[in-house]
Amino acid sequence: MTQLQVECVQGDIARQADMDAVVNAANAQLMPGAGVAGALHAAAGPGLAQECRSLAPIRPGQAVISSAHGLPNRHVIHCLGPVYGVDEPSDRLLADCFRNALVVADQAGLASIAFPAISTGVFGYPVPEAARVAFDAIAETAPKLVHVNHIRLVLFSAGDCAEFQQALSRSSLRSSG
Ligand code: AR6
Repeated sequence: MTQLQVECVQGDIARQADMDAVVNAANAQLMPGAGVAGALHAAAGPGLAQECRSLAPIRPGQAVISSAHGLPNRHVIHCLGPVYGVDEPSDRLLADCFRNALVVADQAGLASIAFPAISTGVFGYPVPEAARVAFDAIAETAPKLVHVNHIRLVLFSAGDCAEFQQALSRSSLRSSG
Protein backbone atom coordinates (compact mmCIF):
# COMPACT_ATOMS: atom_id res chain seq x y z
CA MET A 1 0.00 0.00 0.00
CA THR A 2 1.31 3.48 -0.85
CA GLN A 3 0.94 6.39 1.59
CA LEU A 4 -2.73 7.37 1.49
CA GLN A 5 -3.95 10.94 1.88
CA VAL A 6 -7.56 11.25 3.07
CA GLU A 7 -9.14 14.68 3.48
CA CYS A 8 -12.47 16.47 3.88
CA VAL A 9 -13.19 19.76 2.11
CA GLN A 10 -16.23 21.96 1.78
CA GLY A 11 -17.06 22.54 -1.88
CA ASP A 12 -18.71 21.51 -5.13
CA ILE A 13 -18.05 18.01 -6.46
CA ALA A 14 -18.23 19.40 -10.02
CA ARG A 15 -15.23 21.66 -9.33
CA GLN A 16 -12.49 19.25 -8.28
CA ALA A 17 -10.12 19.84 -11.17
CA ASP A 18 -7.08 18.30 -9.46
CA MET A 19 -8.71 14.88 -9.01
CA ASP A 20 -8.57 12.01 -11.53
CA ALA A 21 -12.13 10.89 -10.77
CA VAL A 22 -15.24 12.29 -9.16
CA VAL A 23 -17.98 10.07 -7.77
CA ASN A 24 -21.61 10.64 -8.69
CA ALA A 25 -24.42 10.04 -6.16
CA ALA A 26 -26.42 8.58 -9.00
CA ASN A 27 -29.89 7.22 -9.62
CA ALA A 28 -30.30 3.68 -10.96
CA GLN A 29 -30.75 4.91 -14.53
CA LEU A 30 -27.61 7.13 -14.31
CA MET A 31 -29.59 10.08 -15.59
CA PRO A 32 -29.37 13.73 -14.48
CA GLY A 33 -31.24 14.37 -11.23
CA ALA A 34 -31.04 16.81 -8.34
CA GLY A 35 -28.03 17.48 -6.08
CA VAL A 36 -24.75 15.83 -7.06
CA ALA A 37 -26.13 14.10 -10.16
CA GLY A 38 -27.61 17.37 -11.38
CA ALA A 39 -24.38 19.29 -10.82
CA LEU A 40 -22.17 16.67 -12.49
CA HIS A 41 -24.40 16.16 -15.54
CA ALA A 42 -24.82 19.92 -15.98
CA ALA A 43 -21.07 20.45 -15.95
CA ALA A 44 -20.30 17.36 -18.05
CA GLY A 45 -22.81 18.12 -20.81
CA PRO A 46 -25.22 15.76 -22.60
CA GLY A 47 -22.48 13.33 -23.66
CA LEU A 48 -22.34 11.94 -20.12
CA ALA A 49 -26.01 10.90 -20.07
CA GLN A 50 -25.59 9.47 -23.55
CA GLU A 51 -22.63 7.31 -22.51
CA CYS A 52 -24.43 6.27 -19.31
CA ARG A 53 -27.37 4.73 -21.18
CA SER A 54 -25.35 1.61 -21.93
CA LEU A 55 -24.11 1.31 -18.31
CA ALA A 56 -27.54 1.50 -16.61
CA PRO A 57 -29.36 0.32 -14.62
CA ILE A 58 -27.16 -0.20 -11.57
CA ARG A 59 -28.03 -1.71 -8.15
CA PRO A 60 -27.58 -0.09 -4.71
CA GLY A 61 -23.92 -0.42 -3.73
CA GLN A 62 -22.68 -0.85 -7.31
CA ALA A 63 -20.11 1.44 -9.00
CA VAL A 64 -19.55 1.93 -12.74
CA ILE A 65 -17.03 4.14 -14.53
CA SER A 66 -17.50 6.50 -17.47
CA SER A 67 -15.59 9.29 -19.18
CA ALA A 68 -15.85 12.75 -17.65
CA HIS A 69 -16.84 14.64 -20.83
CA GLY A 70 -16.90 18.39 -20.00
CA LEU A 71 -15.84 17.90 -16.36
CA PRO A 72 -12.23 18.75 -15.47
CA ASN A 73 -11.48 15.13 -14.48
CA ARG A 74 -10.56 11.93 -16.32
CA HIS A 75 -13.52 9.84 -15.18
CA VAL A 76 -16.81 9.83 -13.33
CA ILE A 77 -17.55 6.82 -11.13
CA HIS A 78 -21.28 6.43 -10.62
CA CYS A 79 -22.58 4.88 -7.40
CA LEU A 80 -26.16 4.18 -6.41
CA GLY A 81 -26.45 4.74 -2.67
CA PRO A 82 -29.18 3.12 -0.56
CA VAL A 83 -32.41 4.97 0.18
CA TYR A 84 -32.15 5.20 3.98
CA GLY A 85 -34.52 2.79 5.72
CA VAL A 86 -35.69 1.29 2.41
CA ASP A 87 -32.69 -0.40 0.79
CA GLU A 88 -31.45 -2.71 3.55
CA PRO A 89 -29.02 -3.21 5.10
CA SER A 90 -28.35 0.46 4.39
CA ASP A 91 -24.95 0.54 6.11
CA ARG A 92 -23.59 -2.38 4.09
CA LEU A 93 -24.94 -0.97 0.81
CA LEU A 94 -23.44 2.46 1.53
CA ALA A 95 -20.09 0.84 2.44
CA ASP A 96 -20.27 -1.13 -0.84
CA CYS A 97 -20.48 2.17 -2.75
CA PHE A 98 -17.20 3.39 -1.25
CA ARG A 99 -15.43 0.01 -1.55
CA ASN A 100 -16.56 -0.61 -5.12
CA ALA A 101 -15.78 2.94 -6.30
CA LEU A 102 -12.26 2.69 -4.87
CA VAL A 103 -11.68 -0.70 -6.51
CA VAL A 104 -12.98 0.58 -9.86
CA ALA A 105 -10.71 3.65 -9.64
CA ASP A 106 -7.72 1.52 -8.70
CA GLN A 107 -8.36 -0.94 -11.54
CA ALA A 108 -8.41 2.05 -13.92
CA GLY A 109 -4.99 3.10 -12.60
CA LEU A 110 -6.27 6.36 -11.09
CA ALA A 111 -4.38 8.08 -8.26
CA SER A 112 -7.02 10.44 -6.89
CA ILE A 113 -10.77 10.27 -6.31
CA ALA A 114 -13.29 12.72 -4.81
CA PHE A 115 -16.50 11.48 -3.19
CA PRO A 116 -19.64 13.41 -2.24
CA ALA A 117 -21.65 12.36 0.82
CA ILE A 118 -23.51 9.60 -1.05
CA SER A 119 -27.13 9.01 0.12
CA THR A 120 -27.23 11.98 2.55
CA GLY A 121 -29.41 14.22 0.35
CA VAL A 122 -32.55 12.99 -1.43
CA PHE A 123 -31.92 9.46 -0.08
CA GLY A 124 -32.11 10.62 3.57
CA TYR A 125 -29.08 8.95 5.21
CA PRO A 126 -28.13 10.77 8.46
CA VAL A 127 -24.80 12.53 7.96
CA PRO A 128 -22.93 11.36 11.11
CA GLU A 129 -23.73 7.69 10.41
CA ALA A 130 -22.92 8.08 6.71
CA ALA A 131 -19.55 9.61 7.60
CA ARG A 132 -18.68 6.73 9.93
CA VAL A 133 -19.66 4.13 7.31
CA ALA A 134 -17.65 5.96 4.63
CA PHE A 135 -14.40 6.08 6.60
CA ASP A 136 -14.74 2.50 7.86
CA ALA A 137 -15.17 1.33 4.26
CA ILE A 138 -12.22 3.44 3.08
CA ALA A 139 -10.02 2.11 5.91
CA GLU A 140 -10.96 -1.46 5.08
CA THR A 141 -10.24 -1.03 1.36
CA ALA A 142 -7.06 1.04 1.68
CA PRO A 143 -4.62 -1.89 2.05
CA LYS A 144 -5.78 -3.30 -1.31
CA LEU A 145 -5.16 -0.09 -3.27
CA VAL A 146 -2.17 0.03 -5.60
CA HIS A 147 -2.73 3.25 -7.57
CA VAL A 148 -5.15 5.34 -5.49
CA ASN A 149 -3.20 7.50 -3.04
CA HIS A 150 -5.47 10.53 -2.52
CA ILE A 151 -9.12 10.37 -1.38
CA ARG A 152 -11.16 13.53 -0.87
CA LEU A 153 -14.61 13.83 0.68
CA VAL A 154 -16.36 16.91 -0.74
CA LEU A 155 -19.14 18.26 1.46
CA PHE A 156 -21.55 20.91 0.32
CA SER A 157 -22.20 22.56 3.69
CA ALA A 158 -19.90 23.64 6.51
CA GLY A 159 -21.94 21.56 8.97
CA ASP A 160 -21.59 18.37 6.91
CA CYS A 161 -17.89 19.07 6.46
CA ALA A 162 -17.46 19.35 10.24
CA GLU A 163 -19.32 16.05 10.76
CA PHE A 164 -17.13 14.25 8.23
CA GLN A 165 -13.98 15.81 9.66
CA GLN A 166 -14.94 14.57 13.12
CA ALA A 167 -15.66 11.05 11.83
CA LEU A 168 -12.31 11.04 10.00
CA SER A 169 -10.42 12.03 13.13
CA ARG A 170 -12.16 9.20 15.04
CA SER A 171 -11.45 6.61 12.34
CA SER A 172 -8.35 4.50 11.93
CA LEU A 173 -7.38 6.73 8.98
CA ARG A 174 -5.13 9.68 9.69
CA SER A 175 -6.28 13.09 8.49
CA SER A 176 -3.80 14.86 6.29
CA GLY A 177 -6.06 17.59 5.00
N1 AR6 B 1 -21.27 19.08 -4.55
C1 AR6 B 1 -21.08 18.37 -3.40
N2 AR6 B 1 -22.10 17.92 -2.64
C2 AR6 B 1 -23.36 18.19 -3.06
C3 AR6 B 1 -23.63 18.91 -4.25
C4 AR6 B 1 -22.51 19.37 -5.01
N3 AR6 B 1 -22.67 20.05 -6.14
N4 AR6 B 1 -24.98 19.00 -4.39
C5 AR6 B 1 -25.53 18.38 -3.32
N5 AR6 B 1 -24.55 17.90 -2.53
P1 AR6 B 1 -27.85 13.92 -3.32
P2 AR6 B 1 -28.36 11.07 -2.70
C6 AR6 B 1 -24.67 17.11 -1.28
O1 AR6 B 1 -29.29 14.21 -3.12
O2 AR6 B 1 -28.86 11.37 -1.33
C7 AR6 B 1 -30.48 12.64 -7.12
O3 AR6 B 1 -31.55 13.33 -7.64
C8 AR6 B 1 -26.01 17.11 -0.59
O4 AR6 B 1 -26.10 18.21 0.28
O5 AR6 B 1 -27.16 14.49 -4.51
O6 AR6 B 1 -27.43 9.90 -2.89
C9 AR6 B 1 -30.14 11.38 -7.91
O7 AR6 B 1 -30.67 11.44 -9.20
C10 AR6 B 1 -25.97 15.78 0.16
O8 AR6 B 1 -25.28 15.94 1.40
O9 AR6 B 1 -27.60 12.30 -3.40
C11 AR6 B 1 -30.75 10.27 -7.10
O10 AR6 B 1 -32.07 9.99 -7.47
C12 AR6 B 1 -25.12 14.87 -0.72
O11 AR6 B 1 -24.44 15.74 -1.64
C13 AR6 B 1 -30.75 10.80 -5.70
O12 AR6 B 1 -30.78 12.21 -5.81
C14 AR6 B 1 -25.89 13.84 -1.53
O13 AR6 B 1 -27.11 14.38 -1.98
C15 AR6 B 1 -29.52 10.42 -4.93
O14 AR6 B 1 -29.63 10.87 -3.60
